[in-house]
Amino acid sequence: MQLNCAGKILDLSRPAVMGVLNVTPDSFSDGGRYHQLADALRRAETMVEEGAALVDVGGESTRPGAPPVSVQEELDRVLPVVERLARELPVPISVDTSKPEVIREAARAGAGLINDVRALRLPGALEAAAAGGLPVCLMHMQGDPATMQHEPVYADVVAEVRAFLIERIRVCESAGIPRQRILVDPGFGFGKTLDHNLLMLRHLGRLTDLAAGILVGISRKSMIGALLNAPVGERLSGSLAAAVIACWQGAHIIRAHDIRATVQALCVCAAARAAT
Ligand code: YH5
Repeated sequence: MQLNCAGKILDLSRPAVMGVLNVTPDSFSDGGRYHQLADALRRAETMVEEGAALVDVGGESTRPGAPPVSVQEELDRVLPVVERLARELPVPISVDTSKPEVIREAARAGAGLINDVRALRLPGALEAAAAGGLPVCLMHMQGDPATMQHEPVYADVVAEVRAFLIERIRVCESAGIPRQRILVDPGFGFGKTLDHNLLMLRHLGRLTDLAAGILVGISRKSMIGALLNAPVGERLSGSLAAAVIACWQGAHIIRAHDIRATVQALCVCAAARAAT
């Protein structure tokens, strides 16, 4: 199974690591150091050297309480980086955005994948993504970033995430985005308690039949911090364990900050999984 990401091929027959590249001034895990073009390029090159199969560029913080980012501000942060990385790196560049204008311009700038935590629900986003012809990642989120962690409730988190993704796939297909071009993501930490996240991780395999692949982002997240009582800088081992659990159940792409370690963990997982 392969995805054509603006001419660069993403092979989904073995687990792939998506490297996180924040271009937000207030970015959490990278301390906002990478909003300069040269720094972003250097960080992205390092991630590719360490085995990242794609690089995810994000200019909007979805942390609860983060200030909203205007269209112009997000374009200014993201586009120069996407343009440069798409030209200079051998791997596809994905863009973590929900805004139709950013989706359109990122596709023009050479982006290979649209990664939307709002699953193309903002007005115009679906049409922009369909027009660009790129693969998309549809992520589940209950509520919106400002309030999503205020006592999220589910009767059955796995069934509800699955139903949401099925509906978003249906909407995408009606808009002209075929299923072979769609990735799904349960959205760890997006409107979910620790127990919801754990149930979703335990049953991630129930999403394998939906689309072309599964993407998960768990790296350094609060669920790891809560389980280990560890600050963000001490979540690597826990993040790797979660990545392996996801990969074991069929996740295709792991979104991560610590590239080399994640690549190595998934290498072992994939080899054991493929043994006959
Ligand atoms: C995701 O899961 N997540 S941004 C809080 C952290 C650490 C990291 C408290 N974009 C996802 O990475 N896109 C983000 O520590 C994403 N899936 C997809 N597809 C949040 C993030 C983070 C938040």
